[in-house]
Amino acid sequence: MSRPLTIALAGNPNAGKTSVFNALTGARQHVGNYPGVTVEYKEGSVQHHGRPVQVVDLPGTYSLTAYSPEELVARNYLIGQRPDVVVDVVDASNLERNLYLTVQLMELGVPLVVCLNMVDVAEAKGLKIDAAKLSRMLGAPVVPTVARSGRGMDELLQAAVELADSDPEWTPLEISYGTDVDQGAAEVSALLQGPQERRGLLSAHWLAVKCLEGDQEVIAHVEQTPELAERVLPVCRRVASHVRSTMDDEPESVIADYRYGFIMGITRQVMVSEREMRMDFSDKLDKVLTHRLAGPLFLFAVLYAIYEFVFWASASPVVWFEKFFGWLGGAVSAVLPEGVLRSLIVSGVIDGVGGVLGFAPLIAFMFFAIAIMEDSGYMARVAYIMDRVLRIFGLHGNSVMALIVGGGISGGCAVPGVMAARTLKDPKARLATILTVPFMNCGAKLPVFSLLIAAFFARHQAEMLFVLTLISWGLGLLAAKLLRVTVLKGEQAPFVMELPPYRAPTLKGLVIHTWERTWQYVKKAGTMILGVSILMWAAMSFPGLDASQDAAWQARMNAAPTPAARSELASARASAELAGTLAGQAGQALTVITAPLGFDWRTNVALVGGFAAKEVIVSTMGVAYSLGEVDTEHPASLSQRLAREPGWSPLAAFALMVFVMVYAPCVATLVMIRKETGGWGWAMFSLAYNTLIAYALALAVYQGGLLLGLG
Ligand code: BGO
Repeated sequence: MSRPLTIALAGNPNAGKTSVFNALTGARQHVGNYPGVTVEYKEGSVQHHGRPVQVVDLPGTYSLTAYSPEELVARNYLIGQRPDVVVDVVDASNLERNLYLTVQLMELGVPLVVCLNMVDVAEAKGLKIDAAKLSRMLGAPVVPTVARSGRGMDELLQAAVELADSDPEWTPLEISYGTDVDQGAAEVSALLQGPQERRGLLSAHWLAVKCLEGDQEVIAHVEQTPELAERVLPVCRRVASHVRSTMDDEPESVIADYRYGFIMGITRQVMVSEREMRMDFSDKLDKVLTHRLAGPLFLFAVLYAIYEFVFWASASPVVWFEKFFGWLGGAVSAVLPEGVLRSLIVSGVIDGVGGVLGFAPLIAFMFFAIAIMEDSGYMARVAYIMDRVLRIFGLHGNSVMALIVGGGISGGCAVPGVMAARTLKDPKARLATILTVPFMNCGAKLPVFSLLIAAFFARHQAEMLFVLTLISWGLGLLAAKLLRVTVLKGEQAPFVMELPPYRAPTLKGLVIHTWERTWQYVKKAGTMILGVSILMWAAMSFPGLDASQDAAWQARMNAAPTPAARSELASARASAELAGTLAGQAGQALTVITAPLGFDWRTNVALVGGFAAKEVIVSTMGVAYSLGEVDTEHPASLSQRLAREPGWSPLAAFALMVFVMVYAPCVATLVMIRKETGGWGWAMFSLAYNTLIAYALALAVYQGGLLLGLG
């Protein structure tokens, strides 16, 4: 005979729990008190095909936050006694409010059956609830019932027994509570991870979220291990104070808002009302902003406005930065004598790092705009709108954030983009998102595009940049699809798109969020790009010309009849010098592979540098085309030079832009991919995947163009 089972009944007061309990157990009841509290305790039993099933009626609660004795009793019973199944009695006529407890039961991870009670009342109110869809979205059986008349009770018992017999694991649901809380929870949960006895049988993530909510019971539990408390509690306090300063609210209310956001995402999908419901501000705004037609139009307008705002606001600061680095280079040149050291500091360090830092204002304004979208709750709507489209390509609405931060609005950065994919819980969709981010047009690719557009598509600059943005999205989505039907094949888990209520962002919060992301970019310039700039400088400086070659060039230049002829010769000398360096030799060796794409050896040198950081491409081309110093933000002189250079054409430039858009992510991004995926495997995959696709595309563009006579 099968083992006896225990079912616990949970639910809001007045959801019909007592009625369900009575309908299931009839007269076989026993009433008592929970030890130490005045909370009533009821137990009963029922036979299911001759098998005894114990039914425990938990106190009616709205939540599991341990604020009231009832909540504490219910939670401690679930954690301590671990019933086989929890039946959550939900009042269907008040679905949104009742699901708040359901979400918390899911976060705890209990094996759950939802008793969708009072469907008669809901119907009388003109509410239609799609129970099957609700079940898919919750990932739990949902049984419609009318407890008062006993309707659905057999099915409910059957569903509970079936679930219990499947020996379900506790699977805690992890929802997103917004970037700040999510990052904090990840940090705290990493500290709580460890020997099973340390956390009892609860998930580290659940405990972490409870600590951030300020749950005294859980905090007291952590304090039982003083050395753990010493590490965990200061982090909790720091995260809580960070959330307070960025969101101007307590962590527990932010978390509650996101739980309601999760619920809104569900009720939107499963419930239709025949009558006009009372709507609050968020609902009214959502009627427009998530409307099938108006929503995408508004999104398009917002993205366009961001584009305009970012370029307008950053125009002057970018010039100031550029002037500053120009002045710095000049000052150093004036102080240091000509030679290797001066060349290293001016060309290697100041030009390399300055070229990147010069873009910091643009990046900062872009992140500011993104912070407004995120902190106001609009980003969640963008994800909601885009979900339908992204799913076609095996991604997810929540991928939008990662793609936008990564350069979906030209000017982002793949490093925080890859990190932003953390909000995706489905591992395959998350990995596909991480691998799609490098296809976006990050801020480092922009100087390359502006250089080539100015040289070859001067009359259609804005249109060209817009087309490149569309191409990057198109290619990114197709590449994601390719991954999802091959190496990342798998069912798409049904996933709830959270719709947290709108909030007015605080200036302090916006500034902190902008700074956090901009700082990563600046750090990259100060570390990775500094190193690479020095390496590239060395590779492009040595071995250099020997004394006799140098003397020969000097003699020719001295004999030049006019200053113009002399400067021509100086250019030719620089070019010859570069050709003989390590980088120059490598670039020439690579022409076997890149000639079919229309790239010459100097472009190859720049592209090799760009493997490390795409910012390096323009400055390297400047040197390679023997103009010495090239200003990365205003590469007019270089672009004029390219436009005149034999072998270059609009077609070759376009092939190069496509190649730069797609080929290997920069080293900083690869390092981040390694960190986020837990190994070098996917980082190396990304390097190979992107470079192969880039090669194939550039080849198709260039050779196809030649065939069509566009060369
Ligand atoms: C009274 N449908 C309808 N229509 N009513 C239901 C259903 C259902 O599916 N399920 C329960 N109810 P409890 P908690 C009452 O008591 O089980 C009714 O707190 C009344 N009482 O009959 O007590 C149920 O244990 C006088 O209604 O809930 C009960 O979770 C007039 O919902 C109420 C009208 O159910 C709460 C109703 C003297």
